[in-house]
Amino acid sequence: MPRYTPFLLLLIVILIGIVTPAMAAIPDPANSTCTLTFIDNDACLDPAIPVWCPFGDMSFFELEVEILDGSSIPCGGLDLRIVIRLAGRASIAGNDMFGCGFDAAGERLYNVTTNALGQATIQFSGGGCGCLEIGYVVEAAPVTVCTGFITTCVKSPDLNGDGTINFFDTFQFLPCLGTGLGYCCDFTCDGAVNFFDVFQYLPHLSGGHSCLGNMLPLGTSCSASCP
Ligand SMILES: [Ca+2]
Ligand SMILES: [Ca+2]
Repeated sequence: MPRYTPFLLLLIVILIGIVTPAMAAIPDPANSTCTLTFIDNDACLDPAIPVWCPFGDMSFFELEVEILDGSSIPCGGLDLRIVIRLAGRASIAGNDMFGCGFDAAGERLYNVTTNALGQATIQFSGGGCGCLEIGYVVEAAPVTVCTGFITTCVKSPDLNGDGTINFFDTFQFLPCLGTGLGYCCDFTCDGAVNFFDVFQYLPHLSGGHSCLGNMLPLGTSCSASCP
C-alpha cells in the first residue's frame, strides 16, 4: 500500500464534503401550519368583519406559515411560493371588490424565504364592501405544504371597490349619512351611520388612499351571508 494512500483518501473525503450540497430540509405538511387571519385595525365593533383600505392602514389579511420537517425541526431558509386567490361579491349592485397587487384573475404570487424558525408571513389588503373569497396555496417545490379557502365579509371606505377613495365613494356615503342607515357605510358596525363613521371615512378620503391592483372576479362561493 503506497505511503500516500491515507492522504489521498482524506483528500477524497474532503472533496466529497465540498461538492455535496447540504441536505435540504424536506417540509412535512402534517407538521407544518398555515394560518390565515386578519389583523384587526379598525373601529368596527363586530370582531368578525374587517374594514380594509386599499392603502393598507386599516385591517388587513395575513397568512402566517410555519414549516417543519418530519422531525418537527424548522425548515429555515426555505424558498416558498405562495399564491393567494381572491374573488368577491359586492353588497351593493354595481359596485366591485378590489385586490391590491392582484391580477385581473384575482391572483397574487409571493416568493418568500422562511426564517430560522421556518416561518414566513405575507399580507394583503384591498377595497370594497361585500363578501370576499380567499384561497391560498403554499408550496416548497415539489411539496404542497398547505391549501385553504375561506369566505368573509369586508367593508371599506372604498365603497365602490375601485381601489381608490374619492368623490365616487362620497356619493355613496352621503345618502347613508342622510338616512343614518347603510351596512357598508357603517364603519363602526354599531347599526347607525353618523359622525362616528364620518370620522372613520374622512382620513381615507382626504388622503386619496388607493393602491395598484385589479377588481376581483365574481365569487361563486359567496352566499348571501354578507348583507
Ligand atoms: Ca372607490
Ligand atoms: Ca356607525
